Amino acid sequence: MAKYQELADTVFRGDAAKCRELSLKLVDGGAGPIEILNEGLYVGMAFVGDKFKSGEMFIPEVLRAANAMHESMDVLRPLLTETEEISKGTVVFGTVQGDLHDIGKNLVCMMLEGGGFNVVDIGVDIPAEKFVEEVKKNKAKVLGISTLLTMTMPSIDDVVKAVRADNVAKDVKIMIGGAPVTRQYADLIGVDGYAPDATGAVDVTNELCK
Ligand code: B1M
Repeated sequence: MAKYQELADTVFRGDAAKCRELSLKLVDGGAGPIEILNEGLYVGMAFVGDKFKSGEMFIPEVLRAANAMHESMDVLRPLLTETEEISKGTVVFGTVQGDLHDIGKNLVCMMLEGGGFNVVDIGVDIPAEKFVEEVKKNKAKVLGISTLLTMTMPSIDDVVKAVRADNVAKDVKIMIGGAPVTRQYADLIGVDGYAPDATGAVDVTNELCK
């Protein structure tokens, strides 16, 4: 809707102060928080995703856009009532034990938030039991497991086995990714999804949550 286009453009440009200002203006004008999210913020972030995918936008710009979106989210959050379902589902996301890389993980988490998911980022160097515990605690629909090191790739399989062995956590959909991870590896260890990059991760998560 035209009314929300300026906000979507502002997210795209990564102007956090303007995002806050426009969100407050839309709220004052009677717009609902869900509409603002769906028609403004998510539209802007989807555009960011497209441009990142096509190589027209780079990591720092994506992070700036995500930051701008968060500024608007701070305005909207108090207005959302408990009954309003703003998220498409909860994604628990972490990097396996032994791996401290977090730039890619953070980027994927931000894009997932921009795609309308509630993301619980459990951090880096996470042991398998902690993944299981967080899936259960957060009633996650999807579990994202990341690693950048070839050496720690087997830890992905350890997490998958621990999750599948748990009576409560076992049905969560599992997506994996990170530079050394391949679709073949995902097929080999029997997970539900694999994505090579942040925008791919949003597409796969949407599929897994259908
Ligand atoms: Co390290 N490192 N690093 N490192 N590091 C790599 C990964 C490496 C390829 C460099 C190299 O040798 N050419 C190499 C790994 C080789 C391998 O095993 N295949 C390596 C190594 C060896 C190491 C150390 C072992 C070095 C040492 O100490 N001898 C050490 C390990 C520490 C540890 O983790 N225990 C180490 C340390 C570090 C720093 C701390 C210095 C720093 C990390 C800082 C940080 O993250 N806060 C660092 C960095 C920066 C890199 C490189 C240069 C950049 C990684 C990065 O942030 N990329 C990297 C070389 C490179 O990639 N050019 C390298 C940008 C980021 C946006 O991309 O993380 O790939 P990426 O994420 C992408 C996709 O992979 C995907 O989407 C993201 C966005 O598009 N994705 C997912 C990621 N997770 C996903 C999950 C999904 C779906 C998609 O679903 C769940």
